[in-house]
Amino acid sequence: MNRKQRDAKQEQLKAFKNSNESQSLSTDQGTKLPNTSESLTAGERGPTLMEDFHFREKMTHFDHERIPERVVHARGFGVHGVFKPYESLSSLTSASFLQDPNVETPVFVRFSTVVGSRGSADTVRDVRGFATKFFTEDGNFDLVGNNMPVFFIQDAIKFPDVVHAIKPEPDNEIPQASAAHDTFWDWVVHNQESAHMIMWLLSDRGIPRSFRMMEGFGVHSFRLVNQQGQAHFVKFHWKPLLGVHSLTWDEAQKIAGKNPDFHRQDLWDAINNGEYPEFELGIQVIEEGQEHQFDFDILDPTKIWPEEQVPVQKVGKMTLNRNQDNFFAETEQAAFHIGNIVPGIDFTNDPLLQGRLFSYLDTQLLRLGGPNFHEIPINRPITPVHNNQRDGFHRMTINQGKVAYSPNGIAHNNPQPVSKEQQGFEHYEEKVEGKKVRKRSASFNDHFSQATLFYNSLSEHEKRHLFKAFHFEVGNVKDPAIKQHVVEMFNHVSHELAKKIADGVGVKAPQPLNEEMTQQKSNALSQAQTVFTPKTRKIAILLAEGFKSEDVKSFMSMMEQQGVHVEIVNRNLGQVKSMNQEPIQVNQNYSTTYPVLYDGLFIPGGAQHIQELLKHHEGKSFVKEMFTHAKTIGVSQEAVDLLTQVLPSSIQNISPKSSSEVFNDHGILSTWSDDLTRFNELFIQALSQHR
Ligand code: HDE
Repeated sequence: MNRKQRDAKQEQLKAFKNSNESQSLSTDQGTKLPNTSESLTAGERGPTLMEDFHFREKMTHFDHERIPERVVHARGFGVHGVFKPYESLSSLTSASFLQDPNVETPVFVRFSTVVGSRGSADTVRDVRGFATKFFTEDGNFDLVGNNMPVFFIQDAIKFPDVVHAIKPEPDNEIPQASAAHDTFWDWVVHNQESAHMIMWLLSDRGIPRSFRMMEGFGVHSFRLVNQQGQAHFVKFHWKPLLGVHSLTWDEAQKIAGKNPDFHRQDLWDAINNGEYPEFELGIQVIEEGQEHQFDFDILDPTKIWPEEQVPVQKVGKMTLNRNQDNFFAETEQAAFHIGNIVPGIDFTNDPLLQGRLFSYLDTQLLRLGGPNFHEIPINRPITPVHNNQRDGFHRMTINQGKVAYSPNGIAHNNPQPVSKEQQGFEHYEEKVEGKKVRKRSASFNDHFSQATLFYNSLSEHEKRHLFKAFHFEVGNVKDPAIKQHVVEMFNHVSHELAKKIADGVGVKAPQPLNEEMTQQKSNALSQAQTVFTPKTRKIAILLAEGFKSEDVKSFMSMMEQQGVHVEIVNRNLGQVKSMNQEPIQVNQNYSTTYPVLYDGLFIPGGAQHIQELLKHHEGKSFVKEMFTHAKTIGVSQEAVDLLTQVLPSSIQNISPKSSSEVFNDHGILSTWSDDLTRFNELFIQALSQHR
């Protein structure tokens, strides 16, 4: 196989894999063992002996199993995949992985939340990390991004402050994985550059439906540099092929209790099912000479480059197609660093990016215990590593020869420095001059225009969710003065928004400001404009004894065709029988699952089964809960009666017994027809609308 066909990273990892299949038990030194369940004691009821080397080795290893969790992004989940460009980008960059549409580059992606500790829930309101390690032919390139395109601060020196403010408060370590507390909002009102990011965080983007259904952003302006040394400014985007979708807040909170692993489970299952998540790589490009032609500073990480002004070009696709073998070895030991860069890509003077270049290497030294973490299998580049760096804790490489310095004569000056023509990394020769100052450029001073642009771009329902998010987050702040300051701050974003916040959190409504606010919108900022598809959605079929099996069969076959997953939910696990005694395997009972874990619900006909469902509180509340979260609900035949009994009378458009049509009331589908063909089609349509 040539380089283009094989996955060099997977081959490299193979050498480190270890399976216990058909193997004998041994100590870490390879001594075979007959027993690992009894300590060596002096007499059967006597004390344990110091001599028990196996006990001591086993226990010592266990005592040292934990490493420090990441100071931010502690909770994450990694997957392997591949990236391919659509065509050569040689006019913009010499980066090897962006040259040839036939070359697949292996990647490892770690998705994460930011604030919570390693054991916190997946569905909290937070920024999501989206870090990609490309194992390229010129070394590792790490694109360490988030699911929001801007950041809280403009200068990295403030990062410890914002993180201290948002993390649990230090006296009692409350609240876990949440921004809804005094120190965070106190920080916000004293750092008004955060306004734009707060809008993203409190929008639906803060509670994604899945890691597979969120965008990724490199946030900073980077540079692409071509073989001739010409540079362009660039922003990187990841666009999910399944569209950008979110949970609702109530749902997210319930899921956090019912299945705190909701997002990692979803990703793990999708990959195991062969439903590989796909993301297109997008770039926005600005010519060097146009740097100052915008009404924002392109180096300011609290600003987007609106897609209407600078379109996103899709230049390649990443497919996530392989689950990790071992969470600790891969996800936990993965060490990302934006300084892992390859020829053809370079940095800019974005002050946030500049500071990150220090922090990531520094943090790994503590977390992974020394400077040799690049030798951990998941972090190794697929290209050879040769330099005179030596020794340190846990060194794996056995460097040969006497020479560990450069330049040298004894070893003919090996390893040899390489030129740019041989793809040696050379920094872009940007001209820099200025006085040494601690001062931010005045071009970074506009903190509100793009927050307003974001607000204007939201659909009505997205705005309603945003108001509620403010009511929750700021409502949990105890100090009334902070709440009042929040209202005043967001009055610079939108007077309407500020009034809504004031109403919800019980402080004085603000006066309208005499400020001109932008009326502009950007479609790309609203999730209402995203891709809609039923693929990989999850449906519950609620059953009791005596259901109509034809309905279930017809429904299930349509769902399978459309790539939708179904689970049979019944009061008890085991099997449940249809009216003609056909058994069907149950996947979940009311204790093992919960309505918010599904995107939709189907209940088939069958008089006995409906009577049975109506007898139990759990069945009825299952339906009500699905309704509360505006999920797609489909009922056929007698199940229509169940719906009219369980749901409020505000649902008007429900199929009468006299009709064989399919009725649709905002995604609630009902029919008395025997033939479910049309019903199934409409169910799929409604499901793909997300809610
Ligand atoms: Fe990070 N960030 N960050 N960050 N970040 C870390 O590095 C830091 C920022 C991001 O899955 C840490 O290995 C500073 C922006 C992701 O392992 C640490 C600043 C963006 C991850 C660190 C920022 C990110 C991290 C903690 C302000 C989006 C998880 C553990 C200048 C573009 C990577 C670690 C993974 C992790 C520092 C701001 C994304 C401490 C100083 C902006 C996805 O080094």
